[in-house]
Amino acid sequence: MAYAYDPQNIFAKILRGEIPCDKVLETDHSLAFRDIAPKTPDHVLVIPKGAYVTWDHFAADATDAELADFTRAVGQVAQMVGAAPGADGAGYRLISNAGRDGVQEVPHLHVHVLAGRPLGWMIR
Ligand code: D5M
Repeated sequence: MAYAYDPQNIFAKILRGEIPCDKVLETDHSLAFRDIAPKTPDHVLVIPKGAYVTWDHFAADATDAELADFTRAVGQVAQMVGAAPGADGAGYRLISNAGRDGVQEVPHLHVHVLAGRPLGWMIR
């Protein structure tokens, strides 16, 4: 299956250094930065550096090194914002919106790490 990636999307511009971001973490294959319109006190986006649109695209085409790096980066961010229950935090939620029904705004794979307040269960 072919996935069309738009290199002009805003996260691609962040990765190229064309626009700034509030960086939280950078690894070999991933970048994490604070969401510009935070929904919770700690709202961080984790993105792979590779040109992937959605989770299914990433899972199909990424290397094992990219998959491992990204998975670890997401967990590290949860720890860095002090939310990881295993490290005495109060918890967090991961969300990755994909495509039209998933109301994905930016067509570069990202995982939202939401933390810093009780979240309730929300699908609306
Ligand atoms: O959500 C995309 C998310 O990306 C949304 O929460 C806003 C955020 N966003 C958009 N532009 C920026 C910049 N420039 N910096 C940081 N965060 C940004 P989704 O609906 O999952 O695609």
